[in-house]
Amino acid sequence: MNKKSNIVQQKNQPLGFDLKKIRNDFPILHQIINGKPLVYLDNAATSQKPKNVLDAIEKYYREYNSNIHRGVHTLSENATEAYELARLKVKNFINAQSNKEVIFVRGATEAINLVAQSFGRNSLNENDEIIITELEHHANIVPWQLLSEQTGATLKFIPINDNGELIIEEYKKLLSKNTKIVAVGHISNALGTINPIKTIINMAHEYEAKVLIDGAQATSHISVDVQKLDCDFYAFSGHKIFGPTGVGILYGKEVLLEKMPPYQGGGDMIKMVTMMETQYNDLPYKFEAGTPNISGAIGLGAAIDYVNEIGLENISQYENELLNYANQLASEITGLKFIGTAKQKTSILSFTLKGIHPHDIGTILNNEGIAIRTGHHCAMPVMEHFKIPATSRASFAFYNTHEEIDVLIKAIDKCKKVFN
Ligand code: 7TS
Repeated sequence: MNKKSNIVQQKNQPLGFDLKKIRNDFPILHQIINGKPLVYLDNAATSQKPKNVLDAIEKYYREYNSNIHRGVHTLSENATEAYELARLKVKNFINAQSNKEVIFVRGATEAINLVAQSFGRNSLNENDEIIITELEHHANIVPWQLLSEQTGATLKFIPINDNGELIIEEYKKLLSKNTKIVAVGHISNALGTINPIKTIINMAHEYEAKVLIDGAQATSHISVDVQKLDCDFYAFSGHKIFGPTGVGILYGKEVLLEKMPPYQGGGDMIKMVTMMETQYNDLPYKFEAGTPNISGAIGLGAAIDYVNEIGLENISQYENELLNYANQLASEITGLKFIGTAKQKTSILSFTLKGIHPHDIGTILNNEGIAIRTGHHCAMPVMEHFKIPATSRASFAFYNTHEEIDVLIKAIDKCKKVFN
């Protein structure tokens, strides 16, 4: 069978879900941008929101907007119940052992900073070492650099090979009894590499180091079971999993969270305050100072319902098929270089086009109604590895279609024509 007929066959494979119905659940997808139907391929930056998420947020503000954990009035009780139900949905979604292990934060960035400052700053000293990787988003680099400055601990990184895969033999060499924290992304936002985090976690635990997984790019594509992984911390953002911005999750093992001091002080994280001292609240409230993003949490709960309904197995399978299809078509474009060719990969097509700056590609694609991201993707060390300033990145979600990829490929071809 030749390549073309292979592609057609993929296009016609039955899906585990009704794509047309799903697309109808996302009102934003149905609009004209620059005279063309929107093709949204910037899902790694942020994902779009289904109607049930929009409805849940609106219902909260229309019907029971109220502060939580304090009022005895009905609206406050309803808001508290909905907020805590969202926590339970997250707990089940990642299979945490208890609700106490699920902390609402602003996003993956805040979750990582919380661990660096509350766990790291109080337990590391100048003899200790932190291991991150060359693949990380800046959100999983800078907090550790700050911690290293504050404590004197040494920051080391696992290098990648030219496919964009972590070199596990090098990781093995970095680990020692001085390693206290290993912080690794589950999936690379710049390249789509799925890291072997189970292996990484097991290896760190042999040295009793704690492991934080940055799951910002993972939870919308593959299922996560924090107990099976045995990670110590897991961070992700609501907006990348079809929920609202400004809300995210820090999962932490209860034994660790219990020992950690609060990250911020304020209302709701206390049991008792005198002018001299404060008794902190129990988990998870100890880490949720101030009025939280109530509508955000409720919206995130609705997003999780939505993802569960489709099923992450179905999502993964379909997205892998979309990526294969895009890869096959893109590989026929002369001058296109794939950046990131890991064996284990998902949902991201990062590339350069000979002689054309990624920003120009982004602009031409935008004229065709196509949204991609161009730049360093907040992963400058990855760009440095490949000795390039930037890539063009198309990132897929389950609501994208083969036809949209056809439009993308045609537009990339157009870029070549414009510039040659
Ligand atoms: N970690 C990874 C792996 C990410 O991809 C991102 C955001 C973050 C952390 C930070 O998430 P936040 O929600 O706290 O901002 N990544 C991207 C991106 O690839 N394009 O825009 C944001």
